[in-house]
Amino acid sequence: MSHYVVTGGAGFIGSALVGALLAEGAGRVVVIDNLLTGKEENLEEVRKRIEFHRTDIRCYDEVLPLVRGADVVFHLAAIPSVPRSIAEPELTHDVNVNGTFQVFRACRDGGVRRVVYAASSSAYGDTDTLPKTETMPPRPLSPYAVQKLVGEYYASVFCTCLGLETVSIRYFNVYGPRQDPSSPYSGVISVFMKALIERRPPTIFGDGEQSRDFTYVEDVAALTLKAARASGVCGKVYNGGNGGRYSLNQVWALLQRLEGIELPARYGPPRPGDVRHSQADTTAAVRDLGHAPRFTLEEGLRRTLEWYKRSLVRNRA
Ligand code: UD2
Repeated sequence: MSHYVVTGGAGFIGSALVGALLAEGAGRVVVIDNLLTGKEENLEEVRKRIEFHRTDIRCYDEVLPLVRGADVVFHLAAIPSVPRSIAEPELTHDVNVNGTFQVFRACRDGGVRRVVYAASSSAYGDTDTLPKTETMPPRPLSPYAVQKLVGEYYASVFCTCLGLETVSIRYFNVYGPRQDPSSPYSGVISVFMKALIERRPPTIFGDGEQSRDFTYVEDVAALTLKAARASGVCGKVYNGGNGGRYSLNQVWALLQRLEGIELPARYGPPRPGDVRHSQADTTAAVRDLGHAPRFTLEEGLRRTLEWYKRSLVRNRA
């Protein structure tokens, strides 16, 4: 029987990954989440088919028995936010760096076959050219970017020196159903969705010409599963993006068109630590992992908008 563990499995991307694992017939799926940013309701539909443990990844002694003997551990648990890492550098360092170290250590000691680590495109910072390829030197611009990069470095040396098979996927800007729009640190698409539905103008930080490789959550989950199976990837890092690039102004314009309304955005000061442009070169992920993103931005936004509308009706009922 296949045995998988998803750290951060009650989060937005983690719960999509749990769904994808179950959809392809996974045997035992263990979720580790301390519910700091994750929510049990994200697992509502699959609750009876998984094991849920409210556990903090920093607690080696608690993590070890949960990962022991697993085929694959997907390490997604993190505090994933550039501005939060600036507001709370100590907490985010502790979770993102120390927590990641404890997970890798427990996986090594527990005889886990492979770890897939959720890295971040923020590692690149501002590069001279686009798209961003894995061979470019990292230039992290925020504590968050440093923290996720340290996790990659640890993944790599656990592979080369400590006998643990790992592979890192640099997630680009992931969006889709279940992304929580309610925190000041929420991802921009979730914030745009809420504003659109409530007919309020969103605030864009800066001139809105900064761009991102927005990637639909199902595509990221599918790639993450492929990374668990690919051969010859030990210790390597791959871009997990869609390959496109849209400015925030373009995304807000597209959303207004999809909804058939006109609602000009407000503009505020640029956010410290922000990367200007982001776009993945997906060549290596396509070649080595079989990455094949299926969703255009428009299709992904349509699906996401439908989900937010449905969940809003559900929450009002
Ligand atoms: C970074 C990483 C991404 C992932 C993510 C986790 C980059 C390029 N991307 O995403 O890979 O690890 O962190 O959180 O580093 N914004 C607004 N208004 C809002 C909210 C955001 O204008 O209400 C802007 C924000 O200033 C930024 C863009 O939208 O320019 C995207 O922000 P985000 O927080 O959704 O994600 P980002 O790019 O920090």
